[in-house]
Amino acid sequence: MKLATWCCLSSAVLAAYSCLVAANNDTEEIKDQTAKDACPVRLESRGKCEQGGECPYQVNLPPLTIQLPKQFGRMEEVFKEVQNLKEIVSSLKKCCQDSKLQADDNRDPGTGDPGEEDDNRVTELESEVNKLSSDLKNAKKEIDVLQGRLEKLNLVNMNNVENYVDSKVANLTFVVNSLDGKCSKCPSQEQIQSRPVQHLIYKDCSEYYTIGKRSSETYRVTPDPKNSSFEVYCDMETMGGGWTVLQARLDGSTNFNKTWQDYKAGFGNIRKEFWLGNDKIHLLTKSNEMILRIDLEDFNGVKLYALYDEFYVANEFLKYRLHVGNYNGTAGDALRFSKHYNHDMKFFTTPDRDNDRYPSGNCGHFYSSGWWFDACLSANLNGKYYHQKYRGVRNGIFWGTWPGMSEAQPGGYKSSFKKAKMMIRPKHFKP
Ligand SMILES: [Ca+2]
Repeated sequence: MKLATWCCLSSAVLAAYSCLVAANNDTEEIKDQTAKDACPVRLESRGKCEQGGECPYQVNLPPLTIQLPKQFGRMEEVFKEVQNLKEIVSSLKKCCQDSKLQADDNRDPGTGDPGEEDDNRVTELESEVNKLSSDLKNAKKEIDVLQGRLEKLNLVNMNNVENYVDSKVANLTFVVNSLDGKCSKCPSQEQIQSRPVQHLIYKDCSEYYTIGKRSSETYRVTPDPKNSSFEVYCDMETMGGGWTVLQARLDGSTNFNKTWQDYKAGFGNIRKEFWLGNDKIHLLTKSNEMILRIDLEDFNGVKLYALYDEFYVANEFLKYRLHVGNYNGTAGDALRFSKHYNHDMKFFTTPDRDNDRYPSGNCGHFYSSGWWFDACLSANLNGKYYHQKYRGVRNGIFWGTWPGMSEAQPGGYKSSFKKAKMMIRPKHFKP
């Protein structure tokens, strides 16, 4: 800014000087009136020259007006800012001085020996802090290691412990059976053959069938000796009999819109409509390789079935995950309908417990039932019981491969089932 101003001033002076030179040349005789008007600076001789040619001269300068740039006004602001900065710097300086004084004060306790004692205390504290910090680090490492081990144990142990206990029980059974042959007064071979097979416990309906039970009834089974026994309904007629029934629908007398706890424990009337219970289904399927049979009957009296050569329901820890494999039958493989609708290896979901593969909602809530929902279903035997065709949400009993079942128009009538039944039997059972 200052430099610019100086330039303006100097150029004005230069201009004046050049006018002055021009005026000097024409001192005696000013011919060009225009030039005279154009240059307001006048140099004139005053009075008589002294001896030696020293003449008095006079320069007339008109009042000088300099146009300053508009930004010139901001100079004031800049000055103010500089002033403020100065104040800030000086206050910071003071702060620094204060801090320094305080630091000095701290170092100087005022009483007793200055410095040394506190320095020692600080060193002591520092080493204590360092020790604590390294202790913390060690503890964190230990926690990490323990956490890793715990996670492994969680995954491995549940199954391992169960398998271990199972194998122990199997060993004991074998020992008890083999002791039979070592009794001092062995019964004759004939006696053994004529005597009915004595079971202390019956794991499922097939074992009742084996000992000669032929009426479809309720029986008490103990699939796992570590767990208590419970009542089941046995189908002793269908396809050779020996079936343990897990689920039945026939008249809509039982509501299947139930909670996780209900599905866990089972509900309904096992002589009519019911869900046996996920814990029981798990125990039944883990003690033996099981096959699943599903029987369906529509309101036109059409009866079809689906048979799965592999059927397993995991424990609650694994959210009762379903496994079905090797389909056979007439109703179609609706449980493994397609790549996008597949109930195999899916967790159990209830209206109050979302374990399904549908990200923006709960299939159990939407379809009013507990089931191994995917996102959401190609089959659901726990849907609402409709006594005839229905409209709206497809929340009825559903089997996607049923003839004509999936062809219903959106908003049109949907068909349901009159009867549905799920039952299991050991894979190697021979009726
Ligand atoms: Ca969901």
